[in-house]
Amino acid sequence: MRLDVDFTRTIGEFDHFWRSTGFTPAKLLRHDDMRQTIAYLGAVPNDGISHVRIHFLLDLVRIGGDPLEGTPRYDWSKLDEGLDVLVENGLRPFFELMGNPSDVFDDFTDHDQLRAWRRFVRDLGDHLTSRYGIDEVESWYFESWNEPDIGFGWEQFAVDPDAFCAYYDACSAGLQDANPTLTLGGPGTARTRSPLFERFLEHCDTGTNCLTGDEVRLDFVSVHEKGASSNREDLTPDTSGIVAREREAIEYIRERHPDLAGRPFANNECDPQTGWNEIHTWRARPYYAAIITKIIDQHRRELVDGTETPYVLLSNDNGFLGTWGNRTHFARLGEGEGEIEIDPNGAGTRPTLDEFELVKKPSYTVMTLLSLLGDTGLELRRSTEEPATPTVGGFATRRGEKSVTVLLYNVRDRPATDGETDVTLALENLPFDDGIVAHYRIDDEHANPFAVWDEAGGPTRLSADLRRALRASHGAELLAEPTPVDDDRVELSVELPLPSVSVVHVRDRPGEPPATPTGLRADPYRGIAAGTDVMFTWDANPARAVRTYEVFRIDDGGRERLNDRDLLTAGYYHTGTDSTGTYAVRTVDYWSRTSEFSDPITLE
Ligand code: 8U8
Repeated sequence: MRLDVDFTRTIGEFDHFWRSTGFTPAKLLRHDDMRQTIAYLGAVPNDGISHVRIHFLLDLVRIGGDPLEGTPRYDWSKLDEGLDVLVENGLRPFFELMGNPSDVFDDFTDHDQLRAWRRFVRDLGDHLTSRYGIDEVESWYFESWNEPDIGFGWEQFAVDPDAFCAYYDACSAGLQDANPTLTLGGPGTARTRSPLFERFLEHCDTGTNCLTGDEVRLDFVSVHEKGASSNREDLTPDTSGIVAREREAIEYIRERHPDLAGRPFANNECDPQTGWNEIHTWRARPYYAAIITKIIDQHRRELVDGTETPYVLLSNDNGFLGTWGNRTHFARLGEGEGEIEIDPNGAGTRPTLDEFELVKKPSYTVMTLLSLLGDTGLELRRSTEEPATPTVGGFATRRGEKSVTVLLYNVRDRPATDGETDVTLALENLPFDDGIVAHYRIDDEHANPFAVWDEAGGPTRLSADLRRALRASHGAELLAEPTPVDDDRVELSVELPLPSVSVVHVRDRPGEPPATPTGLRADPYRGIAAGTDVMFTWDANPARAVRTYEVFRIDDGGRERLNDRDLLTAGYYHTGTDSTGTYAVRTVDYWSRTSEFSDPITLE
């Protein structure tokens, strides 16, 4: 199979609309394993993950005084603590107005309660803007309750869609009172065109806000569509069904509520399969990364490029804590792993662990590789003579005159597949003659730590050797040493296993050596090796000519690079026999040029 990319044949803006994840419940933000997870999510370079959608954030607020009489007294401290974890790591909440502070509320048809909720949301908005600044909070999304149509955590909404509309009005009025520039949408429904979804849109189109009498505002429409239901043995996701059902919702709006047709649209739980806490081993493997890219590609072709409805966000809901087979970015290995608690809201929670190690699954690594893509789409043309290979797809992009990046995937809507397709990838009319080709790969042999763990017999207790081997196999991996390009065209022969993801990143040599990392931070953790672990994070953007970051420990005798493996993410987890000392980070580009060292950090 032959694929051609011509640098001059652009097809418009290429928006990275997938840069999001989510998890539940919010109270996990106070635990070490979730905090480390968030640090890793923020460490994806180039803002490769920008938003994190979290249920039950408002359960972190305490209300005293008499809120129903208009005299509430707030304790925001736990909410602040949780949101700080995100903001410190450069992430923004996708803020569901969801939860029941101090169990004050029980009926959203009651006007006193609706007035109290409006006031609460106003006070929340005021608090957030004073703590984080209006520019920051304007970059967040606010959303109504999660999956109200199935009564997720609030049964009343499932039986009485009007109660949900009234609740939405109170959210909208309160947020408006705080600051009219904040973004609010919904309804984040679980089921395609559920009665609540239809009632809500009618309310937004033709109703009035029950508290203000104004028109109902709606800044975006959100739905949840997934590829397969839960309680299935294994996955046969209907990936094209996801897009088809979203389109059904979009067309419903266009036909029945044309005034709302231009509203931005999001599928903010777009997972291959429902049931985050069920175990499916494919979620540990390259297959998961490949199916994520395929679903993104289907959205790009069918719902993003050239359509009137702005498609603003596709979020995998895979920010949870769990093990290899859970719907997560990391396998959290450690002592005490075991039972799954299911809380009454249907939101599964795994117990947090004090001693753990997070291993990067391909589902995390693919977010890093996706972040290398450009901001302008290019045609990716298949030569017409040969029959199509239906499992192969991808997208071609460029960024300014500096880079061409092509992502190719090979995957079917079934995890149990193998095979290989040979692709000839030809890149034409490159506007530079001193470039380099870096080819990253996720497949059975690359960026696949599960294979290492499985080969070792799948132990619960990790030996020091196995931990080293897992760290040596996780994260972005080059397929081969980068090769120079000194012509305006390059042709690559790519053997693309089924399943796999390849990212071919062709970069012009920058005039300058790479930028020095700033904002180095060190957070100690009680890791498996007892008391000596440190998570280093730094600010890395942009990172599109970066071969690796290097984390050094520096002492009088010299310096030692700590990360054996090259590192594209701005976070590194270190275990040593003694973590005291002075550390600094620098950047190395594809031409082996190094930045200055960052400001050092000393651990006592
Ligand atoms: C029973 C059920 C049916 C359905 O269509 O969607 C559901 C979604 C159902 C039960 C829970 C449910 O929760 C969402 O999906 C979860 C999941 O594991 O896929 C989680 O990702 C979400 O937190 C939750 O909003």
